[in-house]
Amino acid sequence: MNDLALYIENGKKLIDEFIKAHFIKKHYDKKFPHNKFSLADAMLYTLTMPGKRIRPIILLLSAESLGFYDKKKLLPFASSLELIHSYSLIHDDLPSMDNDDLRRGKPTSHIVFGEATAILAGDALLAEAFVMLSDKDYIEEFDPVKIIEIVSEFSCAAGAGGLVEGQFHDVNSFGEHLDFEKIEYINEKKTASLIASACAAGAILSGNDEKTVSEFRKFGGYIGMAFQAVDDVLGITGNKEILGKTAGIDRINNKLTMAENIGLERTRKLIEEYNKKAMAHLEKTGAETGMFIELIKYLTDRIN
Ligand code: GRG
Repeated sequence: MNDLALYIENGKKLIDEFIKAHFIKKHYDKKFPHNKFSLADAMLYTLTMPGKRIRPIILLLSAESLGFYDKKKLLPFASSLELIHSYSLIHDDLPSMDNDDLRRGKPTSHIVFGEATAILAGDALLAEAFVMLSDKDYIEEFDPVKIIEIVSEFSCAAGAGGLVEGQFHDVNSFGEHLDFEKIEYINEKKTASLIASACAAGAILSGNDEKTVSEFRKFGGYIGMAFQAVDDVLGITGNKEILGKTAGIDRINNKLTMAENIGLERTRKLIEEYNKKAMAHLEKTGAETGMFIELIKYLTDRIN
């Protein structure tokens, strides 16, 4: 196992344990006798499924590359990104959005719990992300100004200038021919913005200046664009069993992705270009780049 594979394996374990402990602490498991499930059951269903946990891992790596090694202190912030991400997956799969019945190798939330509960589980996860990263039991050693900066990073990335905006253009463009710039814009919003905020948060929490934070945000933006372009390639070349989600859902929805717009070969070149641009920003910061070089290779060569 290489250094990054080991890092990811350990990081995932810490993140999953932290999330589990947080829900035990919160006791959101009230169940009326006529209900089979609690709200927490529905939240944890998607949240704890096996996934790459790449957004929290990227936050941990960003902070560590700048010399902040105490992972335990970073876990509330890193884990909160997985809550935001899981909410977006639940809502993305809804009948009124991508209408998918498979996620992370299992039936989607609305298939298991019904549509109303899936919407509520997503809503609750989004709010819980901010409960988690502002819980004073977890964060007392950080300057409150930094916490406000993180709230600003994550809420901007999640909302009307980020994920939700990207999703808005995405679902309102089914059946439309979008040019390259528009597809790039959607990808930047719906996928890259949260990854960019993970990088920026790592730089903020490790006590760096605005210039470094900004370079980390740009670095994350480009690796996020590459991440979505790889996702689009896998939507054409991947299979359901390995992806754990419906392969080609975009084509089923009559949605033109980057890979379908410019072809597989040009998309692969574009991924290389995004990765190069990302590294150029990282190199301006004086951060340790070794693990990120491995990360970029891992994200580019992934099969799910
Ligand atoms: C507000 C109702 C409402 C819906 C919004 C914000 C949103 C729903 C959706 C965001 C769009 C979205 C889901 C983009 C997909 C990005 C992406 C490539 C997801 C897959 O991420 P991975 O590969 O998945 O990291 P795992 O399962 O490994 O965590």
